[in-house]
Amino acid sequence: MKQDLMKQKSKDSVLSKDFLVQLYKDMILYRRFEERVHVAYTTRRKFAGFCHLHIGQEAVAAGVQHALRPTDYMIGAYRSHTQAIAKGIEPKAVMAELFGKVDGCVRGKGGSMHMFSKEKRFLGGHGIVGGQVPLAAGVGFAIKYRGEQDICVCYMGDAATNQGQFHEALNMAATWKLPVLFIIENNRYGMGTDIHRTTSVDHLWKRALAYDMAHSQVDGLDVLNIYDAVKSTADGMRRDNHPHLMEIMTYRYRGHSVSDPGAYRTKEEVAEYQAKDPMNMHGKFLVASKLATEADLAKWDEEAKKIASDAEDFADQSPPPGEDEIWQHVYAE
Ligand SMILES: Cc1ncc(C[n+]2csc(CCOP(=O)(O)OP(=O)(O)O)c2C)c(N)n1
Ligand SMILES: [Mg+2]
Repeated sequence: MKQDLMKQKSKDSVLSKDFLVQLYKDMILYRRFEERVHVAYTTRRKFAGFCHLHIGQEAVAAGVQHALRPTDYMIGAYRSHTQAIAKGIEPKAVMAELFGKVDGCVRGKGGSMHMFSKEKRFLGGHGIVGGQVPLAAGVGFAIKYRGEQDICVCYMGDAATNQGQFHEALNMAATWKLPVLFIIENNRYGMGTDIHRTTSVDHLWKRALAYDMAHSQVDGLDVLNIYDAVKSTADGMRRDNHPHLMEIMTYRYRGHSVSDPGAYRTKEEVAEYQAKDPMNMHGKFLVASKLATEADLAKWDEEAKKIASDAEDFADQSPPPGEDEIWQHVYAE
């Protein structure tokens, strides 16, 4: 097992120790942050509305982000707390946004599904399934029109690929050669429906064939794999200015939203994936390669918990937005 792990990662030996450790620190921060959010929502009742956690899928947020440049754009769906943190929005500002407080990244007016930062080029957080996909094509158009070298990463879930606007946007992106990396986080389920009950397509990357678009499928249970795939894809896209559809195979451990009892899948299936938890696997890899000790992993875990609890304290103390906020940020100035 250990040997397999080493063999699997040996191709990445050029990556620095600091980088490999940082990937672990990022994943554990995302996990502890979301666990804190769960308690804040269920036990402390700090906010209402929908709340979708990214627990189990953290390797995607970490692997993708490290392969990008800070100036690249990102846009996502409603399961985007960790994507927002990965893109550079402070955990405190994400937590305050969840709590509807004025120090939130959208001044408490967006909430869980609408994280946003113009400065960090994180363009939401969108609650309409597939709604972000045509917006991403628009961002890609703007990049190309301005002659920039950036790309736009557009995250979506597997079920979003059944939406009409997904197809229209892919058609346009392929026709106009827009620099958009469409990433499907295939966690196998929509709200509670197995993806194979809603499409006859066995692999979602095949959606790209209809538009003659570059495509790939990536094992999302290995953070280095994700990093490698996105890095080489993004490099190619910058060089040749074209879109790409990437299907990343992943799995969520919690319900679709916090209130989902998850009756549509077995406990055994969830346990099977948890046994292959990408965060734990990467931790084991660090220890096996003598890049870290078990004590280091425990220390980074404590650090992550502290960042998450500090974010919660900050959000608790931040005031709600004043009435005058209603009139601000409605239209672009
Ligand atoms: C247009 C539209 N239809 C239906 C919904 C209700 N809805 C919210 S999430 C969801 C499932 C989406 O699943 P997927 O795209 O796989 O993303 P995941 O939740 O697995 O990350 C549905 C049907 C919605 N928000 N928007
Ligand atoms: Mg899904």
